[in-house]
Amino acid sequence: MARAARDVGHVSVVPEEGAQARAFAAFLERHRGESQAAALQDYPDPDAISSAMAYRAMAARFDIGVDILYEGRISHQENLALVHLLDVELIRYTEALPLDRYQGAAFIDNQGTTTRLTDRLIEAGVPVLAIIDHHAPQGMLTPEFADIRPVGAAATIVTDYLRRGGILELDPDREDHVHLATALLHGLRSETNGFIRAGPEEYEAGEFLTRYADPRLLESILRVQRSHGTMEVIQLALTDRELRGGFSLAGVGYLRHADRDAIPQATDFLLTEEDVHTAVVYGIVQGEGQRESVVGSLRTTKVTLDVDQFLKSALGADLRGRYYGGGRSRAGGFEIPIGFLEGTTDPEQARLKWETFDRQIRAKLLKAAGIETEPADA
Ligand SMILES: [Mn+2]
Repeated sequence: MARAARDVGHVSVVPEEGAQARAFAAFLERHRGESQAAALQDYPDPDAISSAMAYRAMAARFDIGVDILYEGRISHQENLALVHLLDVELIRYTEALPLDRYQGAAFIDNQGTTTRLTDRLIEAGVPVLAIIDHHAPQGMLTPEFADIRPVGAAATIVTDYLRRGGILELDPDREDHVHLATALLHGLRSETNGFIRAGPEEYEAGEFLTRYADPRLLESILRVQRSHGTMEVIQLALTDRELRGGFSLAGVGYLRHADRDAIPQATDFLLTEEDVHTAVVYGIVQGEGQRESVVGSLRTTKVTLDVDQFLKSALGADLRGRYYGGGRSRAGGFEIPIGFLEGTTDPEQARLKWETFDRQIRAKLLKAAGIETEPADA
């Protein structure tokens, strides 16, 4: 059942075993000696971070220097633990970073639609060389090398390269290889909700990685606690949730930028309630300066709900045709810029602003879900 759901919207063609891994090796060979940027989504998760680590390690075999870039923030405690415990070098983009130093960019665990780096890299004249991703095809970029597979994680794909590409043989006695395998295992684990949403490809990748990964290290990454801010957002979501026909909806109001990752965590939590098949949590996140946007997260256990389609049709697109939301088979997210209305200091005005967005989003989501927002007899 899980496999059928993951194939929604794709025509899956199973290529010859190892063909993509060999194509990846040939791609790296063509770019020997280059300096490249690996672009991650704005809020990198363990799948993205670990897959980029694998990309960098394999590219190094061809003397390709890779900087892992992201814009936004690493806010989830588990992600911070991953980065600190494994000494992962990630570069947070600032205007001071000259992007034209890169001869190419690879988009990992994304297809350019969830990172602000896409426009910046294109403006700097950096060619889009590769996409390695497991989300539904977005069709925005046309790279030289694309490997977009309907599997459970990007880590699954790069582990396939490690196993079958003949690029890099992992050595259990090398600390950096142990770190890489541990990170990838963590990526697989977190992306598939502890292997519950994993398919045969993830188990196969996991089986390979456990030969090199350090279970104690993995344990310390996972044994992190939630911040007070996160606990408060979960509490708000729990108190204010609206239960309608299997949907659990909660608007949590204003959040600090640092607590942004509390939204998906609260969503995961709401999904654990009995009779709930789909949970949505959203709030207005206040970013650097005056920037504000409504950030939302959706989780579902409903096999027949196409999350990507649902969020795209419920919330629509901006003037440039970019959808406010999207996702994969069981999870999705959305981000709606507040624009002209951002940066209110008057509390009454801020309250009205939140109420307006809250009502509009709630109405659109319920309508798309086919749930009446007015009493049926009205
Ligand atoms: Mn992913």
